[in-house]
Amino acid sequence: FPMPSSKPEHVSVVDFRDAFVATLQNLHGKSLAESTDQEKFIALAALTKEIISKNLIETRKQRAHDKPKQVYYLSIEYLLGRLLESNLVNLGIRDTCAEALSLVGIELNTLLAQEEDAGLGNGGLGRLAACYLDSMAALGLAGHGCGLRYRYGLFEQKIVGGYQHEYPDNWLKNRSYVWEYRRPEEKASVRFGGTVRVHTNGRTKFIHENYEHIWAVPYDVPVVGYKNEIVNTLRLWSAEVDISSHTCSIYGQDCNNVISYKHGAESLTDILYPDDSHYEGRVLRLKQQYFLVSASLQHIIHSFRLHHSKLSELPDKVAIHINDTHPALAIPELMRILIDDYSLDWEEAWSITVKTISYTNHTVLPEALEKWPVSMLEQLLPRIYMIIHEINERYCRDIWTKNPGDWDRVRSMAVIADGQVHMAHLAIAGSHSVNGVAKIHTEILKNSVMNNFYTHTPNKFSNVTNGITHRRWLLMANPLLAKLITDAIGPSWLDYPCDLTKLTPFAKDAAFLEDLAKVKLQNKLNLAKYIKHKYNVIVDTNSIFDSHIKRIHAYKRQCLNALHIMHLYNMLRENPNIKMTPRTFIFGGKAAPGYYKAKKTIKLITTLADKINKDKTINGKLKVLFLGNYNVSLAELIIPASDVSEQISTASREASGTGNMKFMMNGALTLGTMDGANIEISEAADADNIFIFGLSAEEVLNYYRHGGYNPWDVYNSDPRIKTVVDQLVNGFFPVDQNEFRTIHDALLYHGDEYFLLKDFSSYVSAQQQVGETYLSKSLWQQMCLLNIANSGWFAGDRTFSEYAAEIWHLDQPLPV
Ligand code: DL6
Repeated sequence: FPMPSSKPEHVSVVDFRDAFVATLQNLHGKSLAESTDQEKFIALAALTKEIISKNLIETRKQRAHDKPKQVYYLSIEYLLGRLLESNLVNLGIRDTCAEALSLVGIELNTLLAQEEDAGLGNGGLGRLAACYLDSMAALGLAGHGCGLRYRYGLFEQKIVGGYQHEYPDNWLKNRSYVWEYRRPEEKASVRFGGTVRVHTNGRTKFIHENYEHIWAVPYDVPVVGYKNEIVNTLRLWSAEVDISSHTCSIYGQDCNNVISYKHGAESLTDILYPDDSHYEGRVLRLKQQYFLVSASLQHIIHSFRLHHSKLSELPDKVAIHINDTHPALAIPELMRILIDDYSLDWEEAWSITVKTISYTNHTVLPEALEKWPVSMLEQLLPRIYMIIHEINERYCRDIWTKNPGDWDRVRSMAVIADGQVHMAHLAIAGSHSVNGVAKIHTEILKNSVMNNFYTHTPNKFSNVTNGITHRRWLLMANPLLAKLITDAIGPSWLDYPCDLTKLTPFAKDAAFLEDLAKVKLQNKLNLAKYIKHKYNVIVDTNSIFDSHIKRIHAYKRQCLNALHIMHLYNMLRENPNIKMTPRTFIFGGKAAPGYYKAKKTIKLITTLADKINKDKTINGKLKVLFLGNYNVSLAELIIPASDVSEQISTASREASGTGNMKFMMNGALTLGTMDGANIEISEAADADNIFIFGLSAEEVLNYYRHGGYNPWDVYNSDPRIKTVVDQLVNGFFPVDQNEFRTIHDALLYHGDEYFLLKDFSSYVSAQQQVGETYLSKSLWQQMCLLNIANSGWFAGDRTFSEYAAEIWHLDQPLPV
């Protein structure tokens, strides 16, 4: 059948249709009429992959010739979402494909909806990694992702009786992933346990014995560049055990042992740990981290050696970036390979390692900073532990030399202290670059959380503010807005997102602002349809769609939002005719299964939603929705439809946030604290175009330094606060009076660690201002427009150009 050319944008609609039908028949042995939507989706994905494969081969060939510096991005999480549409968009054939399918009576959207979200991540950090893969390919960088192929991604959330229930995310449905290439011939052996024999005969050798080994088998997922025919790869490692060499009788007891051993060992890559903000010292997690790192490092060195002979050239030809500390064992693993496998001495190996590795920090939450017990590391990874021990000795000596007598400083910076290995300390010691993900976050790292390290090596520290892919989050998720923009300013913003500023003059164009409002309304109608279909709730599309979608966490303050809704409801109950802009409050997000308070927060929101949505006396002025199983695809529906973006973390706690950028790009107005990237958003969009409230980071940190504040003062002095806090436990909700006791007590009896009550009053005022501003349609639209116009700086392409130039030192010129 006619094959699409490798220049996919040249494929004709008819050729595409024929190729699709032929692929469908070949794959499933069924005619078009006989096949299911799922089969049609698989056929379309296979056809798309065929085009991608040609570009992948070409890209590899070109790179083998040009030998550009290679970037390896190591991350334990990738929250990819669906790939079919973004692949079609990036290949430039989305419209051709939609037309071709319509010739045979198929709606492209129906097939797109068949794809399972690849949810191999928890939240911000994993989604960021996915955005960066997209940007690296779009910029034509030789950039590869390395991660784990979890058999079960982030759990599926179901809301039962208002509570979160978790179900396994069986995203592979026991089949393979449509986009992946399994590459068993490139498998790597990863060793656990055993002992290390030190052999000294002239040169000291470290011989690792009696270990268990597990195969890491790579599955490559292609990452398609935007209309540039470049295809990079995301390599996901899967644990496998080959039992063919184990002797056992096929019919005997031994065989059962071998098979159950195989299952046990392979479970290494079964699940993604579902907590993004709390460190848990589980041995399986440590095994996962080393498995990712060891397999990736072996692969990286092997690929390097195919084209280069001198290991001293590694830092010039390879950059290894670690996404938070989860892959920080890359540092001792690279040392191990250089010393044990290639016989380099310590000094040379260390110099190469530090120059090659760079590290991004994504959190200042103390409970999220990883520390592994020495005993666990020693037992599981004896040779790696020896190397960490030596790194610690040398690092501490260096600190001591620079600060003689300052034991406190040495102890606070040691890689090994109090029987634990401090992964952030290891990451800083062993890399040439440490960056935060928003200006204020980097300042907090430098001046507070990592101040000793900053003083020790100031040049290592820098800031690279996060970014998102405008291709997925605007072009793909919001086609109506993308078209409106392109019709107004041309398509250059697709390659140069900062060209969105060309929209600025349209802030004074009434007709354009009208069109912008129409686009938003259509997106709200789409979301309203989903809500009606899924939850049987009718929402008013003229109301303000106010969205709070992200992981459920105390510092992200979903409870503050809930308390404010309770306050609005109280006002309406008191006077149903009160002048109030109608509101639809939309929540979405998962709570870590073991995070009791976050799960109670979900119950609070769902209970509030039940009470308010049923109450006819408030004339439909308020609706509250908790949309279950929040994931990338749901975000793509909610964000374009939102008027208000809730970014209300306690100042200083949110490293950056990236949802805030996606909302901004889609013309939602930020209601937020001066935290993370909100600050840069307010600078870019101008403070007049966003709603800021609450304590500053400095104030919060100052309170923390002085033991907090007294919430009772606020409670006793503001009757609005007293009412809503009391309502948590006084029978206001038709549930057990103790249901929300934990939330209540955290506010009053445990010091209100996240300053909900302290910020309540200014949040209420900001919300009031939101309501009033919304009444002036033209002003609101103007503000939305100015947000969109200034959102280009938050595109991941800008972020990646910064990484490429400042951190990885790639010589390739990049578009900005
Ligand atoms: O940098 C990506 C993303 C930031 O936008 C969020 O502010 C930050 O919370 C998140 N960090 C993590 C890691 N652990 N925690 N917490 O997901 O990174």
